[in-house]
Amino acid sequence: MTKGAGLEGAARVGGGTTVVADRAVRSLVQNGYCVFRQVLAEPLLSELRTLSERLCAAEPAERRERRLSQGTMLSTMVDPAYAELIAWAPALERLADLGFDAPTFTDGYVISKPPHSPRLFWHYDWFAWGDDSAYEPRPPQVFLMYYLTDTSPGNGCLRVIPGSHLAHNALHDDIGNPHAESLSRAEDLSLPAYSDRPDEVDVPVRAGDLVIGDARMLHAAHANGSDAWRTVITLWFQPDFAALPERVQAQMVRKTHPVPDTWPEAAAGKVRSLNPAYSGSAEAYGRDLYRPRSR
Ligand SMILES: O=C(O)CCC(=O)C(=O)O
Repeated sequence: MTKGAGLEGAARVGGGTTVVADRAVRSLVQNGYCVFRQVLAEPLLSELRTLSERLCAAEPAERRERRLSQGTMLSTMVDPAYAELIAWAPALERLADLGFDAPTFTDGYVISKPPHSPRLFWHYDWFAWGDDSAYEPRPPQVFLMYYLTDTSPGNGCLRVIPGSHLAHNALHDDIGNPHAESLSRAEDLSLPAYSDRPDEVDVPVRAGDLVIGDARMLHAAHANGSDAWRTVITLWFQPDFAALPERVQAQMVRKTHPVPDTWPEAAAGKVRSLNPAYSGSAEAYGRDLYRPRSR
């Protein structure tokens, strides 16, 4: 199958080589996300769960308070063990099947929602809304989310608003700064950022499934009503870095988490080989460009 086959209006975006990949491309472009089953295998899944739970449990309580809505949040640069997941070949193969064979990686987060913690607020993770490319079908940036335990609405599974990566949604007019500190602190759960939406969809998964989502899509998570921590690792990839406008390329390079010098060369090399590079002089977009009401 040729690139972009059958994707009218989404010309040259992906183009899977299998029925599964084809369906996934269609879902990523039309809905803003797709799910691949059982991509992260044992023993890596259990190793990362044990490591992540240990690191998150060691976080000081006051940092947790600051992020009550998200949960404990650490950069994946906190331990070289995450390099294996960042460069996980089965995931890179899924991206290649979608038509993205030269993706770059900028940053990743270990996010663990404590037992009995509130909802994660509605937000998007894209900030170059002043650039016309933000309104094109090709995803400029995607998350690769690996939940390390099975998820359901009862323990904080992902919620998404299909199509909100491209189409204006009523929520865009209500959330303003989608990463405001007061939202992180879950100060006022009656705000629209925590609301039930008529067009939302739950994305429950099994541990080891891979959710790929467009950074522009509105997403959130249910409250964790269970007695156990619920951990996700979110990795940010640019599926076609070379096709991004230069100001966005500069923005992506600027936000890249540097690999610590202390990492073993094997782990460091895996991540650095995926990091983007930009040598031009375009000014990087800031992180303050929210989606305008009008578009
Ligand atoms: O905690 C979750 O389930 C989702 C995390 C998230 O929205 C993000 O990493 O952008």
